[in-house]
Formats: sequence, structure tokens, C-alpha cells
Amino acid sequence: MDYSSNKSSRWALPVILVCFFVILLSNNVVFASHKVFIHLQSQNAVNVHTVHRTGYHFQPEKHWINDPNAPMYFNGVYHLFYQYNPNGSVWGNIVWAHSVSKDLINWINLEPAIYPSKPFDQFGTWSGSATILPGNKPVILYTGIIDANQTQVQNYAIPANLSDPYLREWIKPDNNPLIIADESINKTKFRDPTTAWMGKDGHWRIVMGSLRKHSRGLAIMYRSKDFMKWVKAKHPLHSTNGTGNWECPDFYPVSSKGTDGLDQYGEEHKYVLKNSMDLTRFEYYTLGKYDTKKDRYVPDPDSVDSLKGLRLDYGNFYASKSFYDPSKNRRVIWGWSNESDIFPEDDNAKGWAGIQLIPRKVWLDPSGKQLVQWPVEELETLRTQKVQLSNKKMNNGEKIEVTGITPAQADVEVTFSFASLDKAESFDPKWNDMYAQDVCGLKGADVQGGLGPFGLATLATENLEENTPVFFRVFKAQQNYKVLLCSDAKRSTLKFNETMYKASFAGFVDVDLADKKLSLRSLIDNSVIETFGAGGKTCITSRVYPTLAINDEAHLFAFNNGTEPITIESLDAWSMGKAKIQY
Ligand SMILES: *[C@@H]1O[C@H](CO)[C@@H](O)[C@H](O)[C@H]1NC(C)=O
Ligand SMILES: *[C@@H]1O[C@H](CO)[C@@H](O)[C@H](O)[C@H]1NC(C)=O
Ligand SMILES: *[C@@H]1O[C@H](CO)[C@@H](O)[C@H](O)[C@H]1NC(C)=O
Ligand SMILES: *[C@@H]1O[C@H](CO)[C@@H](O)[C@H](O)[C@H]1NC(C)=O
Ligand SMILES: *[C@@H]1O[C@H](CO)[C@@H](O)[C@H](O)[C@H]1NC(C)=O
Ligand SMILES: *[C@@H]1O[C@H](CO)[C@@H](O)[C@H](O)[C@H]1NC(C)=O
Ligand SMILES: *[C@@H]1O[C@H](CO)[C@@H](O)[C@H](O)[C@H]1NC(C)=O
Ligand SMILES: *[C@H]1O[C@@H](CO)[C@H](O)[C@@H](O)[C@@H]1NC(C)=O
Repeated sequence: MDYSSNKSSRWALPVILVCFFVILLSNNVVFASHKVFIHLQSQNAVNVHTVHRTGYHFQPEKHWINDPNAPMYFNGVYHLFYQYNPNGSVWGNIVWAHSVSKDLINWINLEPAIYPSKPFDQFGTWSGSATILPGNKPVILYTGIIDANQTQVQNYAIPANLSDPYLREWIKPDNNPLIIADESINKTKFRDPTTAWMGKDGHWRIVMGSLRKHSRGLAIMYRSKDFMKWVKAKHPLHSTNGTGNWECPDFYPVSSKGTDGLDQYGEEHKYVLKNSMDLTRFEYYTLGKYDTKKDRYVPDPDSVDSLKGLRLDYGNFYASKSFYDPSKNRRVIWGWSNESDIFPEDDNAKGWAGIQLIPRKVWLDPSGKQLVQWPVEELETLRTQKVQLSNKKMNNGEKIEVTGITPAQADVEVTFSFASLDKAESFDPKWNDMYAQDVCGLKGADVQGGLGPFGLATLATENLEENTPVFFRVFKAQQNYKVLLCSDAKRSTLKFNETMYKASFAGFVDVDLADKKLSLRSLIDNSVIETFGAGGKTCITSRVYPTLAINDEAHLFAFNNGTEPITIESLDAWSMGKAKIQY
């Protein structure tokens, strides 16, 4: 994708880019909808502030990161490439950093694999994907920027030495670029090629994200017989009006049974089309069919194809990319999480910005109506001390502390139960037109309710003056119950009230309440809380910067602020070790 921040600057007002001249004069310019902070992008980190750095999420030693690129499994090794600024802690100077791993958790950093050096990418090496060609030959497709006007083309790169187990060196052959936009395409909105798939006709296909007119997002499709000569298909794979520019499209089949992933494409499967929407900076997906005759994707009639649709994550999660992992027959998603600072100067002072979230296994829910995500099982190897609670009742206003683990770096799984749904508050029909996040903004953890709010207070001080609650609230609507899951950063920090993004992220959870139970898992890691509600049906990531609830001073509680008593049926919590990341 393109650059990534809607941040304003303390020092300069954003200036719309009208010509190259402006870039030279201004500190802070806008490329399309994006802002660039020229004065900060090549300032090396003097100090790397450690207090909010993560213990088991992927981060380089310092500086800015964004999109994960070309994740793949090749000859026993996982490869993660990612957009990286080697020279500063705001976006700029982007190269493809490269790390390898045997388990998706512990990593070895290598030298950058792709960086601007040729006429077809000298103004930028942006996001892309890997495809493993027959004969076990990996190839990367990525977006190159060829001029100061941000003209985008699609290039390829191949390993210099297939016998090198880490594939350290990548070659960008001279027959690049492979694809140049034709007149029908906006050249500044033509990026992020997907992994290629092969049709029954034996031809390869890829899609790139784009925008037509002012608001139609589209996945432009190209086909190729030999991977070198690409021809634009007459129709995009799919397009949707009113969604704005599409970035980082991802298109893949999911199995209708079980949790295994699929690699092969065909009419018989159900499909996922995911896009990162530049307009809202969230990711949306639909489920549907792949009409291989028309070569078009058709969302299921009940799969909402708009900015009101399903999201992979209702919080701070963007530019994700999936890959099929043949070693464990699973599909795995990587997502990037940006910082919650409002001012780029704060990232610059901190010396780092951005993390990659824990890779998630993804599969189709048995209902066929949504995806389910769960942290890869390898993460469990970092679990150390464990504590357990069971059968603990919490009346209205009560909280129970979880002690005996490190609350600032923990993995918590909890199942709550309740005796009755009678006390559920009524769902205001007005909220049907609002996003879940707005409802959470009105109905926070400290707003007394009926059935809920109940959940976990994470990264908390003893009296909760600082804490990020992750909680459920059950409403009674006309026909059914609505379950809201919130991860609310409103009280996450005492110090940065005005200078931090403190969203009340939330999503609804499509769950059967017949057994009167709700479960959640939260991965807490110093400045990130990744939550998986109801076994991974609704996922929410928050980035927060507590000032008191840090390291050994952080606490973890279960709480209930509703009139219906809640029982912690079971709670398992682990201290989490540090991932080994070798720089
Ligand atoms: C292409 O996108 C850019 C950036 O948003 C916009 O300024 C320009 O008008 C678009 N060009 C066309 C031909 O639509
Ligand atoms: C980034 O840093 C490297 C190494 O210090 C240097 O060679 C390069 O010129 C820098 N690039 C920019 C754009 O500052
Ligand atoms: C950028 O676009 C402007 C306006 O269309 C044009 O005059 C200029 O030549 C372009 N510059 C480059 C480097 O392509
Ligand atoms: C390719 O990698 C293998 C394994 O690391 C190494 O033995 C060999 O010398 C390399 N070949 C070249 C041409 O660098
Ligand atoms: C697309 O959406 C825009 C803005 O939402 C609207 O103005 C336009 O009429 C729509 N076009 C079509 C073909 O529906
Ligand atoms: C529960 O409500 C009480 C009273 O409003 C409040 O002090 C407390 O902070 C709330 N708990 C959470 C986790 O917000
Ligand atoms: C930040 O907000 C919290 C909660 O509203 C408040 O208690 C605290 O005093 C505020 N801190 C500052 C520095 O404004
Ligand atoms: C992350 O940062 C916050 C605060 O600056 C912005 O509001 C978000 O839009 C941004 N998210 C992405 C995906 O860039």
C-alpha cells in the first residue's frame, strides 16, 4: 500500500501537493490522501525508548515499519518482508526489510531484500506479495514508484541463489517493469499486487488495488501465460462504489469444513476478498463465489459489501496479507498495527513506530457467514507461569485481580457465564445506523448496565484510573440479542490525553447465547492488546501507552459493572516470555 498516516504535525499544517516545487518548500505534504514529513524522515533515532516496546510482537530494533509484505513458507523457513524506513521513525525511504523464522515467533533479521535502485523503482519500493511458481521457485511482485508524481508500476524480483536457505539476496531483472497502467487507470492509485493464482486455463492472475472516479474501489485484474507478459482483463475481479481507494487486496479460497487452509483456486470453494480502505484506514472483507467463467468475484447476497461490512479487526490493524502454509495446512494472516501518537514528532522522539501483530490462523466459520481468526499455535511456546481461576462470581461493581503472572506481558483466556438474559439493556434502534465503535463510545466500561459491561481491565492501575477495558455488553434488540465487544482506550493513559488516539474500538459478535456464555482471549504486550472474542469471531487490536500501569506496576482484573451477576467460569492466564528477535 501507500503510506499510512493521517497524522497532523505540530510544526506545519498539511499542504496539498500540487507540484514538485511544493515538496521542496514544505515540511509536510500530502501525496493523495497521505502525509509525508520530509523534515523527519531521515532523522536517525538517537534514543530508542523502551517503555512501550513489545516483548513478543515483531519489531525491528528501531525506526518506522508498516505493511507486512510477501509472507511465505519456503523450504522450511518462514519469510517476512515489511515496509521499513532504515533512516527514521516516520514514513519515508521505504525498503523491503527481510526477516526469517522457523516458527513465526522468533526471528532473524537480514539485510533489506528490495530497495530503490533502478529506473523502475527509484522513487519507491512499495508493497507486494510472493508466489511460489511450479518447480518450487519463489517470485515477488511489488509496486515500484518511478517518478516524483508517484507513478506506480508492478515489478518482480527473484532470489539470487535458491540454495541459500534464507534467500538473502534478491535480483530485480532488467525486463522490469512487468506492468504499466494504461490510460483507463489512475497511475497514482495502482498498487499492491496479490499472490498470483492459476485458472483452469493454465494462466496466472493477479489483482492490484485501485480507485475509479472519486469513490469506486476496484481490484484490477491481469492475466499471464508465462508470468512475464501480463494483459489487463476487460473487467476488474470486483469493484464497489462508495468505498474509496483499495489498498493491499487479498483474494483466497476458504474451506467450507474444518479449519484447514486452501491453496488451490476453483469454482467449488467459497472465497474471501479483503481490502484495506484508505478512506477509513480499516480492513473489510466479503465472502462470496468466484465465477471462473466470467473471471469475477461475486459477494454472497448476505455479505455486506460496503464500509458497513465485516472487518478482519475492528481496531488498529491494517494492510494485512495472508499466505498458505503447506507445513501445517493452514492459512495465516499478518497485519500491521500503527502507533497511537497523533504527532509524528512523538514517534521521532521514541525512535520507533509500528509493530507486526501476532500471525493469525484464519478459516471460515461453520455458519459460512464470517471468518474466524486465532493466534498461531506457536505463540503458546512463549507461555511461562500460569494461573487459573474458576467459578468466581462477580456482582455488580465487583472486580477480581488476576495475580501471579506479569500483567504487562500476558496471554489470557477467559469464559464468562450468566444465569439469565433478562437484564440485557434494550438496543436503541438509532444505533443501527451507527458503527459499533460509536456505541462503545457511549456505553463505556464505567457506564453501569444490565448484562454487562463485564470483561477484563488490562494494563490497569490498582484503582483503574488508568486501564484499557476489554468487555462485552449484551443488548436486547427487537428480534434478537446484540453482543458488543469493546476495547476502549479512553482511560488507557493519564499523560497523553490530548496527544494520543484513544479510540473506543468495538465490533458486534455474531454468537449464539443459548449456553449463556461468552469467551475472550487477550494478548497483552506493553502497548498492544489483541483481543479475540467468542473464539476469534470478532477481533480488536488497541495500541495504548499507559504511564503508571507499566512493567511490574501493571495489573489485570476481571470486572462486572452490570446488574446481572457474572461468573468467571474459567480463566487461564500466562506470563509471556520475550520473542527472540536477532537484529
Ligand atoms: C488520480 O488520483 C490522484 C490522487 O488522488 C488525483 O489527484 C487525480 O485527480 C486522479 N487522476 C485521475 C485521472 O482521476
Ligand atoms: C539512509 O542511511 C544510509 C546509511 O546511513 C545512507 O547511505 C542513505 O543515504 C540514507 N538515505 C537517506 C534518504 O537519508
Ligand atoms: C508530473 O506531473 C506534472 C503535471 O501533470 C507534469 O507536468 C510533470 O512533467 C510530471 N513530472 C514527472 C517527473 O513525471
Ligand atoms: C548459494 O548458497 C549456497 C548455500 O548457502 C552456497 O553454498 C553457495 O555457495 C551459494 N552460491 C553462490 C553462487 O553464492
Ligand atoms: C458512487 O458513489 C458516489 C459517492 O458516494 C455517488 O456520487 C455516485 O453517484 C455513485 N455512482 C454510482 C454509479 O452508483
Ligand atoms: C466500573 O464502574 C465503576 C463505577 O462507575 C468505575 O469506577 C470503574 O472504573 C468501572 N470499571 C471499569 C473497568 O471501567
Ligand atoms: C487525563 O484524563 C483523565 C481521565 O479523564 C484525567 O483523570 C487526567 O487528569 C487527565 N490528565 C491530564 C494530564 O490531563
Ligand atoms: C493509525 O494512527 C492513528 C492516529 O494517528 C490514525 O488515526 C489511524 O488512521 C492510523 N491507522 C492507519 C492504518 O494508518
